[in-house]
This record gives sequence, C-alpha cells and structure tokens, in this order.
Amino acid sequence: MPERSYGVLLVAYGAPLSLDEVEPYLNDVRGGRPTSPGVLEELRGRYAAIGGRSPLLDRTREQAAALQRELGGNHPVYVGMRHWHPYIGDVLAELAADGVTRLVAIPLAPHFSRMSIGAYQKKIEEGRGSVDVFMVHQWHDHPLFLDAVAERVTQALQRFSDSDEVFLLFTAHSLPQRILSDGDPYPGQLRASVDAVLERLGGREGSFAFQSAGQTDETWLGPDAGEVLRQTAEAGTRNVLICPIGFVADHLEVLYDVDVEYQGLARELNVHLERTDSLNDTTLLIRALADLAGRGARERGWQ
Ligand code: FEC
Repeated sequence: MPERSYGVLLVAYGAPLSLDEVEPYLNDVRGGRPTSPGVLEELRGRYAAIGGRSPLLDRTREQAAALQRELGGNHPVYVGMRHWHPYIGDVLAELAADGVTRLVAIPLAPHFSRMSIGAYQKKIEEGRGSVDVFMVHQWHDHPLFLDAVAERVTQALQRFSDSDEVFLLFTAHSLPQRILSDGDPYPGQLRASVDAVLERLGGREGSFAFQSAGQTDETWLGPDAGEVLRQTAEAGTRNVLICPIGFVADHLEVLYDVDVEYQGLARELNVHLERTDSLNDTTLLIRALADLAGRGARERGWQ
C-alpha cells in the first residue's frame, strides 16, 4: 500500500452458510448459552425456508466489491463478520499480514446501540493488534443513506395501484428494553432516520415498529411490527409497505421475518403487503460508504 494510504473493513452480523452451521452459529450469537432443541429446530426451519442459507455474506461481499470500485485500488476493502466466518479477528490478522497499517472500520448497521455497534467495536479492539483503526460509530443521518432509503420507498410504492392509500411502516431489529436505562441512542437515531426519509418523500406520513425480537426471557422494545400490522388491518387499511430501515442487506430477518412471517400474517388479514428492496450494493449506499471511509481517513490525517 502506498505511504499514507489506508484500508477499509466492512463489518456485519454474520450468518450460517448451511443448515449444519445453524447450531454452532447460534452458540456464538447467544454467547455460549445453550439453545433449546425446539428453538434450534424452529430456526433451522427458517433458514430452510429462505433456501438453506443466509445470503448475508454474499451480499456483503458484493457491497465490498462495489466499494472497492468506488475507492480505487489504493484502498483494499475487507469483509469481517461478528458471529460467523470470516470472523472480524481473522480478517484483521489477514489484512495486517497484507501490510495494512491504517484502517477505517464501517459497521453495516447505521444506527448506534451499545449492543450492536458497541459489540463490533469490542471485536475490533480485541483483534486489531498494531493496526491503527478509525471506527465509524453511526451514520443514521448520512444524506446519501437517507436518499438511498427514500429511493427504495419510491420504487416500491409504484407496485401499488394507488400509492396515496399505502400505509408506510419502517422497521428495525428490536433490542432488550434495558438498553433504555443506559440512555442508548438507538431508538432516537431510528426515529431521526425515519423523519428524514419522510421529509425526502415530500412530508409523507409513516410509522415505525420493531421486528425480530430475540427468543429470550427479557422484554424487548416495541411496538412489534406484527402487532402494528394487525391493528392497521383492523382499522381498515388494505395496503402496507414495510421498509426495514435498520438493515442494509438481504438476510434472515428480512427474507424470513418480513417476506415469510409478516407476509403470511398479511394474507390472513387480507392486506396487500410489499417490502422495499434491500439496499445491498445500490449506488447511493456505496457512495455513502465511500464518503464515510474518506471522512474517517481525513480525520486521522491519512489523506
Ligand atoms: O441472515 C442471517 O443469518 C443473520 C441475520 C441476523 C441479523 C441480525 C441483526 C441484528 N441482531 C441484533 C440483535 C440481536 C440480539 C439477539 C439476537 C439474536 C439473533 C438470533 C439470530 C439473529 N439474531 Fe440478531 N440478527 C440476525 C440473526 N440479535 C438467528 C438468535 C435467535 C433469536 O434470538 O432470535 C439476542 C442474542 C442473545 O440471545 O443473547 C440482542 C441487532 C441487529 C441489527 C444490527 C446489526 O446488523 O448488527 C441489533 C442481520
């Protein structure tokens, strides 16, 4: 790498690549707490329903390849996962062996929570060795991210015969309610993203709900998207568009929780439900990531 240059590490959640990997993957996600046979079977069934594996690693690699094209050859782009291969720690060792000494790390989750981005940061701290790392903590208000989401909503609204009649519901992954007592900014950042996208859509109305609450004994943040869907249908709404604004790629929580579970509920409720396409490697998102990388590098004086 040329003098004063830097690399980029995109970090994402991680996902099993086959049904056999579901159990060890869950052990990692649950921090070693055993998973009951019933929960394991249910989760295996979900992965089977989306084709036997999650596409998260493939989509993340496509995002990395697009970012590499955007940044040019002087800034090698790597992918590391929090809960499965390629693990963040292994990728940090690999990039150090490649000669990368300066790195901008970007979590592929725009909204900060101590339980999400905080956990990515911990993995990076543990594995970085002598690599100098600039970690991007949040980018929920990046204009190009917000433009990208607004673009996806506009595209998806065209699938309805009358887009004015559509109830727009933004969703993000739920977290245990105890994060609120620590003043976690996660819910506030989500609300801010939603408001900024609605403004870009000409002041359109929209709601927000949490999805994919974990299978634990704790209380998780609500309202739950399934419950909101039910209430909306009871109030007479027949057309709903879900925009999973907390996620930037296709994976289990989008392809199963929205496309299978909520879609099934919508059919029961006689509701026409559509989902915005995931951002994946759409140009506006890639330009947002390139901008975040450049800003981080400039802040450190690396370019
Ligand atoms: O496609 C895939 O296979 C991976 C999909 C996937 C993504 C994802 C993103 C987030 N999670 C977040 C928080 C939690 C907390 C727990 C938790 C548990 C699971 C389980 C699966 C799972 N998550 Fe996830 N999450 C994905 C998948 N998640 C499977 C285990 C079954 C279950 O409990 O439902 C609870 C952990 C525990 O029990 O100790 C907390 C957050 C995100 C969004 C930010 C990010 O992407 O990093 C927050 C994708």
